[in-house]
Amino acid sequence: MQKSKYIWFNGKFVPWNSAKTHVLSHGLHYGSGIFEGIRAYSNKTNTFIFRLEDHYKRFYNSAKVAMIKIPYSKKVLEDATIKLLKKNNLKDCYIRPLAFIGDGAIGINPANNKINVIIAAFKWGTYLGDEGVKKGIRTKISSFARMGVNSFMTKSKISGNYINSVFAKREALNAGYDEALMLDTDGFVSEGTGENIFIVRDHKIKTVPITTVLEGLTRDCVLNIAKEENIDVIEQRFTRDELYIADEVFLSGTAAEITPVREIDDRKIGNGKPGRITKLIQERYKNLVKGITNSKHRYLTKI
Ligand code: PPE
Repeated sequence: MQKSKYIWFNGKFVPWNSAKTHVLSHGLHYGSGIFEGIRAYSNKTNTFIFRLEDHYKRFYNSAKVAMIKIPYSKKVLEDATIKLLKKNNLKDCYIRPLAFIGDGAIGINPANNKINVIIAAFKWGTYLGDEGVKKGIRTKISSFARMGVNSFMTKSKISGNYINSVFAKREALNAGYDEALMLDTDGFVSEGTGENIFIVRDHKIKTVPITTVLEGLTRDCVLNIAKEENIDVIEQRFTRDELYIADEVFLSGTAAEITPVREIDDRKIGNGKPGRITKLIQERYKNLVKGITNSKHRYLTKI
């Protein structure tokens, strides 16, 4: 991650180092915040924010689920995001909007504490390593179960939810792997710590139904690309051993983009190299987000 000049903070552009909050902020103590992760991409001539509206739609849905009332309209935040990239002179970057409950009342009930909103944008390279994107990553099934749907709500990016991912990620890294794959409380494959998961078997793609996982926008792009390429997609629960015997496995996410998985629990996936369908989806996704396929695509907001 590389610092940029300004952060949008409650309606103002403030210098990066001045974007501070009180230590008694409710969000800091109890995880009562919601966030988004968006990327912008450039080609030789233009810079585009990818699925800006869809990300903010999910931002407001997360807020609704979390009962956080955002004191700005969607339009204000979208415009602020565009301005922020311009002010920071950013092209390819990651954008992190966050709304969190501020200080005031202490204790679990947030009472009428102020809702703070920030938007940060900064350069951020590949999420799982340049090498990982090219050659695939090594993963481990986490000893931590993915949070149950009636404990944490999986349709929303609530800050506090992510402690589950933090535990799993650190466990995997400490054991020498690149990423953790998580099973749900019934023991079925769920998602990565910050990615949706796909397998390829006999030229068909299989992915976890969205019922219990985050409604990933990259996941949605993968499904659309597969349709255009006439590749069958099955949305169905599957088990960890089906991961082991898959021909290909890959992860999708705004940060992770399309990352091939070459090993799971010390078992090589396929021939241990990114497979044909993974590489095809990866290439098509890259061309879509960079505006190479179609610079007028409805998912692209030109800045
Ligand atoms: N599942 C989870 C749990 C998740 O956090 C993400 C995004 C996804 C799936 C994929 O969703 P989408 O980005 O809409 O395709 N994870 C974000 C946060 C990563 C982080 O480390 O922070 C992201 O990719 O921006």
